[in-house]
Amino acid sequence: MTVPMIFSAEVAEARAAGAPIVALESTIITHGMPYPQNVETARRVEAEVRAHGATPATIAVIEGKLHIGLSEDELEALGQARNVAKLSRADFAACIAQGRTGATTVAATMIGAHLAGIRVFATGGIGGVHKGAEQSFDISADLQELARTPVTVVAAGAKAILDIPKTLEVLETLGVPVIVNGQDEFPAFWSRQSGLAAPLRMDDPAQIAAAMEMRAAMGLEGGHLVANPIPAEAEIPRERLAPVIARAIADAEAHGIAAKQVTPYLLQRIFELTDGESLEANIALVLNNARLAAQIAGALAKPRG
Ligand code: PSU
Repeated sequence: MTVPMIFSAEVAEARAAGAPIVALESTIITHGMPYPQNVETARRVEAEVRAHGATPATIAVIEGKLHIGLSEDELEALGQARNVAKLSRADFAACIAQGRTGATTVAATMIGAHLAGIRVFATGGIGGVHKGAEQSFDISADLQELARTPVTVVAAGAKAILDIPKTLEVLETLGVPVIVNGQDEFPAFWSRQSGLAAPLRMDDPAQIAAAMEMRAAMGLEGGHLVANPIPAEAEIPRERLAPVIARAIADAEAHGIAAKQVTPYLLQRIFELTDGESLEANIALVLNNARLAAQIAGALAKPRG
C-alpha cells in the first residue's frame, strides 16, 4: 500500500528542482485562529515563505488524501470547515485510511513533511507539557515527534499556556536540540521572555542548517526545535499575560475541557480576554517564523564545501 499524496503544482516543481521548501501546518488554521483571520494568515504566511526564496507546502488531509501544498480553494474550504479532526501521530493514518478530512498538528505535519522529503517546517508554537500534567498526564505528542522525526520545527518557543520548565526538561530528556535564534533566553510564544535560559543559541540560519546536517551525518534520529522570539513590537509582555492565562486555565477547568480541546479552548479564551491582541501577536510571530524557516531551507539547499 502507498500513501495517497497530492502535491500542489508549485511544491511538485520545487521538489523536482531540489529548491527549498517549507512545510506549514493546518491545525493552526482549523483550531488555532478564528475565520477569516485564519485563512488570511495562512495566505500571508505562504507569501512570506515565497518572498524569502522558498516554496510553501501547507499540509492537511482532505477526503483521505495527504495534501502537500494546498490550492487557494482548498485553503479557504479548510478555513471555513467545522468539526475537522485535529490529527496527531495516533490518528493520522486512520483518517487517511477512512477517507476523512483532518488538520495536521505539529506532530502530524512533521510526519507528512518527512514523507514528502521536506526538512523544515514553520508554525506558531509547539505543544508541550500542560500545567498540572502531574495530575492530567497531558503532554503534547509534539514532543515525542521531535525526538523521532528528522524535521526542523521553527516556532516562537512553547505556548505560554504550558508549563515551560517541564516542557524544556522533557525535550532535554528526549534528546531534542532546542536552538534559540538571536537571544539567550527561551521565548514564550506571545512574549520574548520566559525566564529560562536558551539550551543552545544560533543567530545565523546557515549555522542552524549546519547543525541539522551534522546531526544527520551522525545518524542521530529526530528533529530540531528552533525557537524564534516574537518581534519586540508585537509581543505581549509576560507579566501582562500571566493573569490572563491563569484565568483562561481556570475557565477550562470549570468547563471540564480536556485532552485535544485544551489548547484550542485556551487560545480562543485568551483571544477574548485580550480583545484580540493575542491573535495579532500570534499572526506576527508565525510570519516571523515563516521567514526564518525559509532562510534555513535556503541554507540547506545550498551545497556546502
Ligand atoms: N501554533 C499556533 N497555534 C496553534 C498551534 C500551533 O500558533 O493552534 C497548534 C499546533 O498544531 C500544535 C497544537 O501541534 O497547537 C498543540 O496542540 P496540543 O497541545 O493538543 O498537542
